[in-house]
Amino acid sequence: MAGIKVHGSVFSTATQRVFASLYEKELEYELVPVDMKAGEHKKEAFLSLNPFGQVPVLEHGDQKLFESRAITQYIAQEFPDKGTQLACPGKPIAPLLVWKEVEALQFDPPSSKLNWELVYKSMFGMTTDPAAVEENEAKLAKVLDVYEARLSQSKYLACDSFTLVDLHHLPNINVLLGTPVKKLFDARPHVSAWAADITSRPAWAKVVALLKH
Ligand SMILES: N[C@@H](CCC(=O)N[C@@H](CS)C(=O)NCC(=O)O)C(=O)O
Repeated sequence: MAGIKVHGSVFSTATQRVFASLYEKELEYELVPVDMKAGEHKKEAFLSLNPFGQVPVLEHGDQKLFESRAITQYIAQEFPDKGTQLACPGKPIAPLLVWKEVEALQFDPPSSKLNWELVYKSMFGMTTDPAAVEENEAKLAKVLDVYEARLSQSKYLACDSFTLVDLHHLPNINVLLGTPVKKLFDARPHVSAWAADITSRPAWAKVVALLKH
């Protein structure tokens, strides 16, 4: 046991990002469940771990980290010899840095909004806003056009190996593929093949299994 604790919820896409990196690295961890329905993430004990009151938080030795993408990068760098590399061995780091930002700043905003409108709102008894769906589908379609061009030249987004960049997409893609937004993936052969490839990884299957408990 590497002494890793993850404070979060299995239903949180940001927490799932961290689980995916831990499974890729074949690391054991302890899940400390945060009861978000009870607002535990806004209470003093949790705010002392993340003053922004959001999951996940990772504890490893003296380190306490928040922001899921910083956590996955920490895990990849702290355990370079375990499991999957999650980097581009022998290749320049520049494309990985660029596409990591693309996921966070271009792909994530419309994807998260679509997931909220099409899946999570109904869980809270709220109604989908069709105008928000239309607007964010159009935004996501433009991002996926760029991905289609990129993935016609490169097996994965950063290079020809599966990296943190691809991994960061998994939680949102997993939700989107269960909604009508799947059509945007199906319409783009390289994007569709890439999504099928990354969601079929054994490490990701372990994250999906957590959702079924
Ligand atoms: N940028 C943060 C986002 C974290 C985030 O939005 N977490 C959600 C759950 S997926 C949360 O805690 N929401 C509660 C809130 O914002 O009050 C990350 O990647 O860790």
